[in-house]
Amino acid sequence: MTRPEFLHACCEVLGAMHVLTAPEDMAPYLTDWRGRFTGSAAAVLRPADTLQVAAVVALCAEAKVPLVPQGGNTGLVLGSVPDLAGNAVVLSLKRMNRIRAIDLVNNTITVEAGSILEEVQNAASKADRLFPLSLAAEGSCTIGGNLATNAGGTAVLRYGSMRDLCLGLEVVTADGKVWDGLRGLRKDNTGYDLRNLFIGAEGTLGIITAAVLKLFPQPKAQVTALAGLNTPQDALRLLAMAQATCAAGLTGFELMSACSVALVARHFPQMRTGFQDAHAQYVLLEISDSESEAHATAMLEAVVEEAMEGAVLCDAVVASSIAQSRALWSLREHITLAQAAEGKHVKHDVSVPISSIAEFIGQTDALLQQAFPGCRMVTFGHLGDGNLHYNVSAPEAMADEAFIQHQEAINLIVHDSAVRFGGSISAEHGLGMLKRDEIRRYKSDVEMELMTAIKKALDPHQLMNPGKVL
Ligand code: FAD
Ligand code: 2HG
Ligand code: ZN
Repeated sequence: MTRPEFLHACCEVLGAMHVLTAPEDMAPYLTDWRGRFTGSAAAVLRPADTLQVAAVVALCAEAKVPLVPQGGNTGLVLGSVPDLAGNAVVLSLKRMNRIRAIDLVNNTITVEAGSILEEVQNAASKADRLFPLSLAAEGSCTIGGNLATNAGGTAVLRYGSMRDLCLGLEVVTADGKVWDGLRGLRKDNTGYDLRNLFIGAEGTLGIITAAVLKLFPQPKAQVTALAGLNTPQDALRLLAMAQATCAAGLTGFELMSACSVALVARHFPQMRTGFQDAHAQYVLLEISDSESEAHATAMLEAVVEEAMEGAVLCDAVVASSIAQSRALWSLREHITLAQAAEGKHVKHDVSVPISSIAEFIGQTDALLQQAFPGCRMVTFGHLGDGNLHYNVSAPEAMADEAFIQHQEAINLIVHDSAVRFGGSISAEHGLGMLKRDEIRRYKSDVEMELMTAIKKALDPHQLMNPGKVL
């Protein structure tokens, strides 16, 4: 099949208006969220339902056209954009945004892959349920992208990551067949776990078209506090105290370095901690409670008091209104935007055992300062999960363009250090194109062979998001 014949066949399936080929129409789908890479594509295809996805994937298989699935294009590892070859198509799932069903007894919601995360949260909330995945890109990322990257976010501590929140999937396989695995079962031991193969595969094994997700009871109250501390060790002590007092009620525990908070204040001056003095570290804590706001506040105040008495904290504020709580979360959620506004920087998304976090930060900060004196440590993230966004910005006196020329050397220092502590070089963002080559340094030959065998079995012609992950 020639390219014009292929595109003509796509138009027959989708309607010509959903086969974009003009450069200005394709442009928003070709550049990644950080503006670090612009790929090239033969077309952008916008199917409306699962059967249309299956039909165009079958056409791709026949014409040997590579295919890049895309949701909200908010991924941070160059997974959702095509390479420079120009022969791939981008398959945008965004028109597939229906909520198919809510089962209040089974506590599940069935949604299409292009549904925006925030809309799914809202649909759950309207039904007096909670869908707990929460991240700063929730207004534009999609459930398909969340599943394909096994997204984490700020509530993993209590509810787990996307893998833990998904009970069933509908997937279009590389040869264009539909696998209907939309089972809302909490127990199902009938052979290999296909669902978990597709979750976290970053679109390299098949196209996720719909999912059955878990819902939870809405908490009666959520209370937030911000604490100022001296060291990451103190943050770990605070975590232990909060877990001992609040147990499963602790739903968020986020670390922010002074540098992260200062960047937000510089680019979003209305967002401030409210503390008189600056502190070296900050922790944002959230408690969700099934009793009452008074009960939640009392628990959080007890944690703060104990930590103050033990000299674990320098200062703390417990939010006294929903608006104040939102403002504290907003500060945390604006770090990514503030660091992007500041200039180009080097991102890391590492995890280490929670017990090693303080030592990891101490040792790695020292190694980086030795190699790049004055580089700014925009370290923040999901401390309660052992997951740090250990991002590095250029020293004030250095141009960011010059600094990012050292990206490889910086990555090597940070990733070697994480792995020395038994950690991972990608906790929640995935590998995409960005970390595809680097992962070979850290995975054993056996792991790489098993991953390659799975890829060959499910995508023998290497058409599903080629060049990503492997
Ligand atoms: P895209 O970016 O479109 O795609 C991501 C990957 O999934 C690509 O490899 C793509 O090919 C594949 N894919 C997309 N849809 C499908 C599908 N239907 N079937 C198969 N493959 C598919 N991530 C976190 O984990 N935690 C965070 O806290 C977090 N915070 C963020 C904050 C900001 C400001 C930004 C910009 C990003 C953040 N991210 C975070 C990263 C990103 O938002 C998440 O990874 C999100 O899950 C991606 O969803 P998306 O719909 O935008 O996917
Ligand atoms: C977050 O936790 C995201 O806010 C983005 O995972 C992290 O900007 C980053 O590096
Ligand atoms: Zn994160």
